[in-house]
Amino acid sequence: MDHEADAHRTDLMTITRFVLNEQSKHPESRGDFSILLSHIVLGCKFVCSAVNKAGLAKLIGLAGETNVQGEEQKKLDVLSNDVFVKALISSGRTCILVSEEDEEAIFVEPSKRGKYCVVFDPLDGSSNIDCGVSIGTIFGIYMMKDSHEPTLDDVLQPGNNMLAAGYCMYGSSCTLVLSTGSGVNGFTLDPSLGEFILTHPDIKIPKKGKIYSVNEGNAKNWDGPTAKYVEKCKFPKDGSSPKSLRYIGSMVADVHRTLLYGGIFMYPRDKKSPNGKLRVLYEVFPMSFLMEQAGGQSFTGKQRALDLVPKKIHERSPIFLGSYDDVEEIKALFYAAEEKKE
Ligand code: AFP
Repeated sequence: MDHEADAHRTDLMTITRFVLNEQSKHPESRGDFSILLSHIVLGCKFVCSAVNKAGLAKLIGLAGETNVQGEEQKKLDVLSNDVFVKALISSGRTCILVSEEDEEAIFVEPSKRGKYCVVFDPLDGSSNIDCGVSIGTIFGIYMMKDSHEPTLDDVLQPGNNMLAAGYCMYGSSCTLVLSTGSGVNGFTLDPSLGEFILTHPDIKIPKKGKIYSVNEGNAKNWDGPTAKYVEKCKFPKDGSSPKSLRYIGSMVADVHRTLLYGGIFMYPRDKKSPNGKLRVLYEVFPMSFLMEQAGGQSFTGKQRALDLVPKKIHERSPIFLGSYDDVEEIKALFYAAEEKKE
């Protein structure tokens, strides 16, 4: 009998245990961050269960409202937003919340206030709900700048100031990927235990990948460097094999694949959307934070994504993220185009 393997199977590293272990490395910590994370985890479990039951419960369908971006809201979006807002406020550890679904930032009432700001997209990829494709929640956590009255400046900080970021993917399994600033770890929900178990410790993205991921339907409106890069992926001139194209259209799923298999995910600007589509605070920043923590890079077409300083809570930015070498290649094309202009 393989006792060592048995011990391994019975010694489960739950996300709670993992976060408490991390906390114990900071003796000054009062556990506020762990409490906040446990409320985020609860929100993810709830949404996972709702997503799994959606078809049966007839939760799928339009709720008859439109969100800030003028998109039709699905019932699951509304539900997920409610769940996260309530879970975050009841943690007693938050002061400002920015959600993709709410036009204005939510300032938590003083009696329930804590020192953290949370930016999140409660259910990203909602146009994929009806066909059962993976969707997810994305979140980032900031600390208030000083312990003064909270203002929007507390959330309009560069992504580099984030303390933690993560996503939860509701797919063939429910996977939560988290970074608290020292590497990236992935946890899979064991439905029988109702616990997220560490299944992907210390995720490192391959240095170079074989996949590119972009909505090629927008190609006619792309700028020069993006078009050149995709051309290189398809018709490499250095004797290497062409890259494969994979595009789900659900950022969490596309980024998750990129993180595990390597390659590049892009949502560039184009003539119709000069700032691209994806939102800085709760899509670009958390995913860029995770990519860098896993050894990859993230670039806007002009600069390192995490150095952006957003001026508005729902601001958008073009994004190119993934394996270090692949992003390096597209950076070179953008810099060369910039030099040509000067
Ligand atoms: P939806 O929430 O409307 O499905 O948008 C998803 C998303 O914000 C992101 O998850 C995808 O990466 C991106 O949009 C896909 O956009 P395109 O449909 O324009 O390719």
